[in-house]
Amino acid sequence: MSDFFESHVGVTDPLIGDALVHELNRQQTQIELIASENIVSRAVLDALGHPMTNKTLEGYPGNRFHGGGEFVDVVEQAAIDRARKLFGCDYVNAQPHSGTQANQAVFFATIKPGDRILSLDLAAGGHLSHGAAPNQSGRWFDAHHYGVERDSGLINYDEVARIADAVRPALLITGGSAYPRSIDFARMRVIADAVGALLLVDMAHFAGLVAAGAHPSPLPHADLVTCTTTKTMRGPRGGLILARDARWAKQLQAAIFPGVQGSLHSQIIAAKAVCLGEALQDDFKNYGQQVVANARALAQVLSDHGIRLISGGTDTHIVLLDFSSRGLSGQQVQDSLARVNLTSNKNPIPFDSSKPSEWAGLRLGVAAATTRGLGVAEFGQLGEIIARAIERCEQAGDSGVETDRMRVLELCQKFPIYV
Ligand code: DSN
Repeated sequence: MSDFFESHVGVTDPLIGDALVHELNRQQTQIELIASENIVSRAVLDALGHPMTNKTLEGYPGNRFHGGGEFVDVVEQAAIDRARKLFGCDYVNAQPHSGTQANQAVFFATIKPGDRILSLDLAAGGHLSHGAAPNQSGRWFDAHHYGVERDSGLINYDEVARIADAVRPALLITGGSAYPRSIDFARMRVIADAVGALLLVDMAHFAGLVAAGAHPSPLPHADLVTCTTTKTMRGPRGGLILARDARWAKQLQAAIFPGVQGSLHSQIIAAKAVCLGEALQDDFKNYGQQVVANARALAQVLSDHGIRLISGGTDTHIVLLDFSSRGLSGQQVQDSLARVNLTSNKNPIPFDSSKPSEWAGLRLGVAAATTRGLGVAEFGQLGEIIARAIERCEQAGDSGVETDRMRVLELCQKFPIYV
């Protein structure tokens, strides 16, 4: 045990140590285009790797079940205060271990098993935890869904109102993982009110854009808002529950602990506080604006190459490509992008009922590469490289792979991370 407190993982456990080294190298030499990912600051990593991880606590700041919580109280209170200021809301719970657990806690606090919920369909860009059949939420609640229009790829609010009137949900949910456009939260509020439903907005993907003022905020309209601190928030893995007022505070506090979680992840809450502090800086506003500008630039180049974009473009960090008319699967294009060191994910497109291996979509997100420093010019270059990778899929050829891979590596060297 003599080196227990000193030796690093590379020495004590080479299998894991090597995997960590290779993962860092992978991130440094590939451009990350998965929309749910980002690249955290060294300060966030400091918090994540801190011995605060040793601390077990249940309860909330100033009211814990275990002793020794005075410094975790400081970081949790800071996370709460910073999120309140950032999003302009009264209620914050900083403990959810993930966005899904934030949603579970909202359900636990506000509705009962068997109640009706109405949310954006998974294939139309919704999220598993919003009542998808294989998820607990789909088993425990009577889940109904609205979709998007086949031609425009947009939510038709008249149709949502019609379905809500027929279903009479207890909870109307909007937001998700692959809807590239901003959502009309005011209209959703009207629809929820007309049927006596609560309105939950899951802003997991675009929370950072809201924080930066680059996207409308759901806070003035929703009863409850959930998000993750990853993705556009550029922080650690974890979730937040927010509400503009404290109406549901008592139920939400109890829903997280002891409702759906036990002890909190102290070091992650410290990292959330750091990321929320970063998001309050002016630099983060520039970052959010740049994300939206970069996504639009990427969408434009791909569209100019005749690639169909769901909804025709983007208001967020997400660009969703549709290959259904080209006879390609998202998996084929994902693999083709991987050959030039671009990381992406296959995705269903609206009305896609195929197996994941046959999904006709690919989701791209610009948040991580924007953090590296890539701007509109570089996203123009990436758009050309992506268009060529798609053409290679259609021609089943290799021409230009190595040249494009070198171009991506040059971008990685020009915009390095963790050096
Ligand atoms: N929902 C998954 C995604 O968007 O990739 C994880 O956050």
